[in-house]
Formats: sequence, C-alpha cells, structure tokens
Amino acid sequence: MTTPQAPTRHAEVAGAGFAGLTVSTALAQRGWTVRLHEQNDEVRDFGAGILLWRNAMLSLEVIGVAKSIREHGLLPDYYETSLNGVSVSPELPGYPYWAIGRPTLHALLAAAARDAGVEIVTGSRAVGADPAGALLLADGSRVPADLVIGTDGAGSAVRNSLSALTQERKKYNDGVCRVLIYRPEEVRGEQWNRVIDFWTLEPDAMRILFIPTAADQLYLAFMSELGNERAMRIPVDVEVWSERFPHLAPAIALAGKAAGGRHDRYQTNKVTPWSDGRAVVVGDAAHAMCPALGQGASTGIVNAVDLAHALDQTDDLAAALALWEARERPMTDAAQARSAYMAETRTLAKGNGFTPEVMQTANFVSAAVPPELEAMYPVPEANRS
Ligand code: 5PR
Repeated sequence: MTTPQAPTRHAEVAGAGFAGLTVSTALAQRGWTVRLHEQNDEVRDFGAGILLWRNAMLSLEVIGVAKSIREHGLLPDYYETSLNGVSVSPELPGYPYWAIGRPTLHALLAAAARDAGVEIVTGSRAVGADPAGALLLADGSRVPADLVIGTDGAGSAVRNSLSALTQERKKYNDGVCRVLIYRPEEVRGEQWNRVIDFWTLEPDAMRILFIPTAADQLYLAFMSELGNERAMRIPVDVEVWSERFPHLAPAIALAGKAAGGRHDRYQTNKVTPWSDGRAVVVGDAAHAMCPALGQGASTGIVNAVDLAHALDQTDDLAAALALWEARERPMTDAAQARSAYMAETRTLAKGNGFTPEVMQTANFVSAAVPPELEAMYPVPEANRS
C-alpha cells in the first residue's frame, strides 16, 4: 500500500478508448495525477454495441461504473444460437452479463474519468514512448511521467515505438459490419430479450448477431467471409442479407439506412512483454483478438483495473508491472487463442460458445475485485467453469 506521505505519481496515457478511460480512472481514483491524450477532437465512440461479461462488470464495479451500465444497458435472458433457423442451443439463462451501446458505455467511462480528476486532452496524438518515462506527441513535445500507458488500439504507435516489445500479428478471413440502430417494434417483447446468434454456413458463412442493447436500441453484427464483397458492404446490403435472413427483414432494412457503421476484419496481435521500463501497453494495443468470445474490450478493461491495483500493491514499478502481467497474461492469452480458434472453426454456429473452458474468460475474477463485489454476481451452476 502507498503510504500517505508518498509523492503523487503521474501517468500520461495515449488513447481515450475503453482501456484508456478505464486505466486513467482507476489510477486517478488511487491518487495518481493522470493526463489522457485523445487524437480525435472529441471524446466519443463510433462503435456499435458490446456485451460485458461478468469479468468486465466486476472490474467496472471496482471503478464505480457498473451501476450505471446496469441502469442504461440490458440484461439478456439468454444467449441463443440459431443455425439455418433452428435453435441449436438456448443458453446462458441467468448469466450476469449486460449488453449496451458502445457510445453509451464510452460516455459513462468518460464521465467517470472526469469525476476522478483525469485531465483529458483532445486533438493530441501520441507517436511513441520513451521507456525512461516520457510520452512522445505528434507536435514534437515529450511529456515526462512515472508511467506512460499506450491504450492506442490495435495499430498502437506507442507499442510500435518500443523495441523491447515483440509482436505477432495475424489477420483472418472473416470480418464483420457492425451497426447500432433504432429497435423496430417487430423485434421487441419478451421473446426478443435475448442475444440471438443467427448462423447460415451454406453456400458461404453469413451470420447476424442480434443483441438488444436497450428497450429501443439494437446492435447488429453482420459477419461474412472476405470473398463475399456484397456482404461486406457498408451500408449493409439489404437485399443480400434479407435473402439469407428473411425473418429479420425489418431490422435489416433499418440497418441498411443506418448512418456510420463499419467493417472490421478479424485480427489478433500478441505482444510480449506488455511493458518496457516506465512504458506499458493495455487493451487492443497489447492483445487485439477475434471477437468470437465477445471479450476484446472486456479483457482490456479487466487488465486496466488490475494494473492500477498492482501499482497500489508495491511502490516498486518493475515489480508491480511484473506482478500484473503474471496475473493477467494467462487468461488474456487463453482468450486470444480460444477466440481465434472459434473464429477459424466457426464452432459458435454449433452453439459451442459456452463450454466450461470458454466460460473461463467470462468467469475470471481479477485480483482487483474484492469478495463482496464478486458475491453480487452469482454464476448459474450450468455456466461454472
Ligand atoms: N460476440 C460478440 C460480437 O460483438 C461479435 C462476435 C461475438 C459480442 C462480433 O463483433 O463472433 O464476431 C463475433
């Protein structure tokens, strides 16, 4: 534990995404001064929707954000998998996980960061880090810090500048168009209060992941193979998707009219180690993964909160970083390997998303989580890992 007399420690953080906001908030709440740089002119998220599993919700409880997620988001009754219109596994009744729009989640995290005293600087792009303890900015300035944190995403400039960090990157053949839309009347009501993973595999894989994120909001992910040009289009090609999924036509029509939206190809990057001297990478910068487990952002959030916790456990920076990586890397590597395997084999189409092995990531409890919080989120017997 840090003694009250200990000098205030200072962090410079690059990238105000989920990992950046979370780590900044967790450090500021523990007495650090934190400056968070965002390259865009606004602090906002342009993504669609997200599932937050128990592991992430517990970590978000630690920084006091989970309550508002429970209020603004939606608790799905089930995660159901449907193959060619036939339900192959209604699963996860009673599992404590929440669906929420990414812009909403981001706004809640940004509010928590400001409340904690984090200074957020927009229009400030990081180009690298000095392991001796400085963040390097695009305007040529060099800002010193006790700890420099790269939360600048899968293409991380901070990571790429650190020669001690090795990386393996891989791209996959599937990609996904994600949209957040107004939820049509046709897909409201009790029987639609669930995640439904609609798969077809013939003649090629096309899948719609249906996730209600609020009473009036719906997240749709349209997954397809790289060769299927029409299915990869943004805005979503209403004709080609409605032909495959006629019963979802009203939602697909709205998705076709949705502004924004994006296509992302599945990719992973494995970085070893996660830190060099006073510089560390967190989130997609350290471990971008395929989305099959729905754990990309969540593992980053878990790692971000535990990093702050580890730094509170000892004043020896190198020891804290080593402790943190030893605690978080095994579950992170396992999630990355499993999600890549699941994406490559498309085993989710068979409803194989919730084997005890797979649930290990969702059920992971980081060292930062006190037992009384853990008890708030009981895991149903069927989903224990
Ligand atoms: N799960 C979630 C998700 O958003 C996606 C996948 C699985 C929550 C798509 O981004 O397998 O592609 C997936």
